[in-house]
Amino acid sequence: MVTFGLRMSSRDVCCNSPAFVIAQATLRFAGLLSDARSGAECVGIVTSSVRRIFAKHKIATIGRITAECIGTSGDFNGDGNRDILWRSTSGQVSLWTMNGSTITGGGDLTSGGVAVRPDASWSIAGIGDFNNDGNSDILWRNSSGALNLWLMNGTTITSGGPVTSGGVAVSPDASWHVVQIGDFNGDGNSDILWRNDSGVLSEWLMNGNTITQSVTPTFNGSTVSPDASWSTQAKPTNFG
Ligand SMILES: [Ca+2]
Ligand SMILES: [Ca+2]
Ligand SMILES: [Ca+2]
Repeated sequence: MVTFGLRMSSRDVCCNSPAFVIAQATLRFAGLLSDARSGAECVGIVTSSVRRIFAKHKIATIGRITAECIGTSGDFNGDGNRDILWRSTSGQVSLWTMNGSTITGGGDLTSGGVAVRPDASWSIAGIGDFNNDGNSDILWRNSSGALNLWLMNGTTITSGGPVTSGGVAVSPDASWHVVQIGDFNGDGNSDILWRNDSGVLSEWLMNGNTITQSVTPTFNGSTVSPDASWSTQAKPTNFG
């Protein structure tokens, strides 16, 4: 894991000097920030003129840079280093492949050589390696409930399509929330844990964009539904 010398304060604001600074055309890179309270991670950015860093979980704007801090990251090119995924308010989705504090490559995410820019109705619900090829993949969710999975190889979307069960696309309603991505059955493919507003849990065992099994977690044969006072302490990511 790449570690940077910045940490968000209890108010989700960090004003420390950047531990690592990489000059770019319009910005200097600061690093990953972690919120000790929520466990959320975020990307902080610093311009050449402004060294105060802030990072919230959604939109971060400094100078001319406006980007969504997606709050999740993965290893999209399978080199063992976590990479940084950006999304602009324009819809542009861009990746930095990292080696420590050095941006080694990246660019817009493309399909068939064409940059893909999902509109604002789509948000990233989770990141994990859903097909066990060593590259992190991106789970998108539409405000309509539709799900779409991008299998990735670096910045290339090698395959994209709806999440299906029995060949049929599934669209959980808004009462369902992705609360964790993880390989719960140890087959190498990341799986998805959902939680309903009612407290009910559902676990999707995945193989690429196919739900191979949808089950409710059980203990001693009985289903469990922690009440609202409980929240999972993992982010919807699986860094492997
Ligand atoms: Ca990487
Ligand atoms: Ca993958
Ligand atoms: Ca699995």
